[in-house]
Amino acid sequence: MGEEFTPQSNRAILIGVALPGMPSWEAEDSLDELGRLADTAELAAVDRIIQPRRRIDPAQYIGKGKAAELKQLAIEREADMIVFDNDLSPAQMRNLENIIKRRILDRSAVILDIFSRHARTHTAQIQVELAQLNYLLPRLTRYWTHLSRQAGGGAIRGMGSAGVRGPGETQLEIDRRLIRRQINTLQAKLKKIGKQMETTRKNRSGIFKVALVGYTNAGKSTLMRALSGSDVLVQDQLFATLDSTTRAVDLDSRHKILLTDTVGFIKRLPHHLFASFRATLEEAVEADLLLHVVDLSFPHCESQIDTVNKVLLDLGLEDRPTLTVYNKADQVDPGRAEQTIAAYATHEHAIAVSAAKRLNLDALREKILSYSVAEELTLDLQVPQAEGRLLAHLHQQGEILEESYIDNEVCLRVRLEKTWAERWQLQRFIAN
Ligand SMILES: Nc1nc2c(ncn2[C@@H]2O[C@H](COP(=O)(O)OP(=O)(O)OP(=O)(O)O)[C@@H](O)[C@H]2O)c(=O)[nH]1
Ligand SMILES: [Mg+2]
Repeated sequence: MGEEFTPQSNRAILIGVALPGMPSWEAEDSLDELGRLADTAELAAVDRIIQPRRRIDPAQYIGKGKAAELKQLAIEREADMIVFDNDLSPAQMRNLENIIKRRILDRSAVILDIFSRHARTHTAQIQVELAQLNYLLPRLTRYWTHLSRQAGGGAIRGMGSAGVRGPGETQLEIDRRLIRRQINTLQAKLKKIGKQMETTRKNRSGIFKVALVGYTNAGKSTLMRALSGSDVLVQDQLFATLDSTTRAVDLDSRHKILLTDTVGFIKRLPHHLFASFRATLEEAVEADLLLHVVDLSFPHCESQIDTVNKVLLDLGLEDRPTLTVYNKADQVDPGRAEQTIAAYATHEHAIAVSAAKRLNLDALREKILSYSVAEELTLDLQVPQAEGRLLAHLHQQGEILEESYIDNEVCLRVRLEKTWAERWQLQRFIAN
């Protein structure tokens, strides 16, 4: 295709398209966020454009004229990449590449790249690679270099490298077949991992489970650290956390919960990532209570809340008991964190805290406790004395309200967690 182009640097121009009905702050916020994503992916944004359009051009998303202007701008700004804030179809990407002669990336590609950089564990790596390959498959063109020469997971970074003289059609077919085969292998692996995770979760039944969910960078891991004392990774970066981490946390001397930190959400989360990370997100699906962590210092945090709620809806979690934790109260109005916290004190299902400054965390623990206590039952039981282990557990985990003995049986009135009662199948011992 004529002009050859080999990317030299990571200089990128960011472009967002504003469609009618979209408030201007929304397009700005979204492009700011793309800037942060680009930064995390180690791209240097040298320019940014918001292009108002009445509708999307099916051929190349933006108009042909605008694409030609972009080409000129890329030359002037010495940019090697154009990053679209919107998701492009494989055909739009190819058409833009042909006009602009630069590597074209979209939001999904950047997010996939960040995920592949941040994936530390085996499971996360498999999940990311699967998402990448699914994204890649319809986008393979003969501009692609031979896949077998590409190191598996990092394939996306080579995406759409316009002008890199690739192999012919036959090679392309081989590449496609290789990718399909790899997708099948990864899917099988993930299925196995999913089963193992399920078993681990089953073994944990009987303890009140709480999951931290929320927009990326809201402070979930910081809160996990503050509540559990574990040293999970905290970073001022998007998608610092990709794996679920679960820790036991004592709310008080009698109440233990399992707290899970997991991957954050973002606007327009790539569909393939969402599908691949299903196994990781199952941790949230199993929770008795969700802590929806919100960055209160972000000016349009309501729109992030909406995004998270949509993902929760996709996961079928819209009816799950949820406590909204407005975090970063220290940053909203510096020096007046206490006032911010007080403003939320009367909310039934919300609370304001600062995870980093450890403000109002006792109240948060109490609030979590109130949800877990609501899940408690008072039972009148008649347990044979021979059930020594069960009796010991009942004394440890439950609150014994009354206790007496008849023949070889212990009669107990005990208050304990519903899940725990189910685990030990206590209905067998209910006194009549
Ligand atoms: N000022 C202030 N900063 C906070 C607070 N909580 C977290 N942060 C900062 O916010 C940034 C993101 O925190 P994380 O805990 O990594 O956020 P996360 O929600 O786990 O993010 P991902 O794992 O990327 O989805 C870090 O720089 C934290 O130090 C807070 O209460 N106040
Ligand atoms: Mg995190």
